[in-house]
Amino acid sequence: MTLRYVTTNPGKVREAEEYLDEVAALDYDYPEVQATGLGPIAAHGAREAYRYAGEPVIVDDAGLFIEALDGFPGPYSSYVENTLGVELTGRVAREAVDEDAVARAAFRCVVGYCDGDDFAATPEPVDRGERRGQDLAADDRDTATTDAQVAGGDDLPVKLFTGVVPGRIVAPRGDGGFGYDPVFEHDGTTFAEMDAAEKNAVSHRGRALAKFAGWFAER
Ligand code: ITT
Repeated sequence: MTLRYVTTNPGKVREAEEYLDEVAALDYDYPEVQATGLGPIAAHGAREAYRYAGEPVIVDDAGLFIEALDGFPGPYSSYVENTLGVELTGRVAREAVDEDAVARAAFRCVVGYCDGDDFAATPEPVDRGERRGQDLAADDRDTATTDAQVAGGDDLPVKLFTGVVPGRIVAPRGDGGFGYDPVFEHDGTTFAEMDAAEKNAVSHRGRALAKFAGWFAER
């Protein structure tokens, strides 16, 4: 059975192909819930994508979290890219810190996997939909949801894998990658100056996908 990477973003699929031999893109714009954490968005998206595809799926929800802006744009990164734009968002971030200070930021990514079956909660969280209506702000952290917390949920189980990469916001450089890559520098190089393999080796998505690939290979 093929694994489908459900996304409207071809840049994500290019990166995923580095990790997963048997992944095929499925271009479907699944309905996204509005939440302040990436975990619930990825979990909801994975269920929607699985119901649509009818075979095993992964989705990922990613965002840029700028420290001086209190984590903005975070889960709203897509909206902000389409409205403010990458360059202006970068400029706002750099102006929010003192002249000599570094505009620190992090990219975060949560990969959600759903195949209709159940799985154990550890080492990474499982979302069974039981958190709807609760405060969803802080539940996309790396900490595993405990079995006690997930018991009683009645929705399709989704396995979540988180990846984070620290960096700084700089004036745009490079023309590779996509989205905010030109303004995100990690160890002196922007993501847009890296090729897909170099970006994957350190990126939020690469880290989340590496965890997923290890777990999936055992499954
Ligand atoms: P799908 O939801 O269809 O997968 P999307 O591009 O809307 O595609 P996200 O909601 O996860 O995906 O992305 C949120 C925003 O963050 C969006 O503006 C992306 O361009 C940006 N983004 C995500 N991953 C990125 C990365 O690795 N490098 C740069 N920008 C990224």
